[in-house]
Amino acid sequence: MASRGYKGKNNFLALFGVFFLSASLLVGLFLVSRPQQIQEQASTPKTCPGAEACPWGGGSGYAAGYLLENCHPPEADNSPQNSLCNQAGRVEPCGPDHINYCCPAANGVWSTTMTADCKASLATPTPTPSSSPTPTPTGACVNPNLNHNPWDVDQNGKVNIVDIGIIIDNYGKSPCLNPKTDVNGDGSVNIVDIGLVIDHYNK
Ligand SMILES: [Ca+2]
Ligand SMILES: [Ca+2]
Repeated sequence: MASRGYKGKNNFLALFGVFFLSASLLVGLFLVSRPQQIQEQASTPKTCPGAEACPWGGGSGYAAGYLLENCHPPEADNSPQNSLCNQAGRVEPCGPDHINYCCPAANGVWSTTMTADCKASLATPTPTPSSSPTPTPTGACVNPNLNHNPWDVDQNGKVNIVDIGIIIDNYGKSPCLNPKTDVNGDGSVNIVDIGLVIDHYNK
């Protein structure tokens, strides 16, 4: 009886040992494989346009709303452009409509509500395109003498051949060269202006 009991105890211990070893192995495998799964999830490349999130819902160590994932435009590898809300006043566009998002504080949450800092960032002068044509100062082409005997082109108090000579010098040229020679102020220096001088000749 004693030996049978001893044997049974041995069998029980052996079974228990096998069970314990198997259980340990399973737990070990589970613990090893879990971080791998997490790593795989984290390293799965995000591709546009599906990966766009304005702002992102959170995960992988980032709080919800801390990240903008913009696919307009995406990075060169078609992954979204990531913008972190890591600086107060930072403004970044996101989404197909390029809506501006404001980072109200470092480690904050992106929002479409513009704080004073974000408004200041937006107000920073953007470089004007150098190709834009400089507007012609039309004011400089207006005859300044229109209300002061414009036929006296040189405004010396006498209407004579000298005034006609000045007009002839600028005949057909832009009135901007000498706006005073456009006697009637119609934008052209021509025979009409000379006629007006003749009308007031020596008067
Ligand atoms: Ca004159
Ligand atoms: Ca004229």
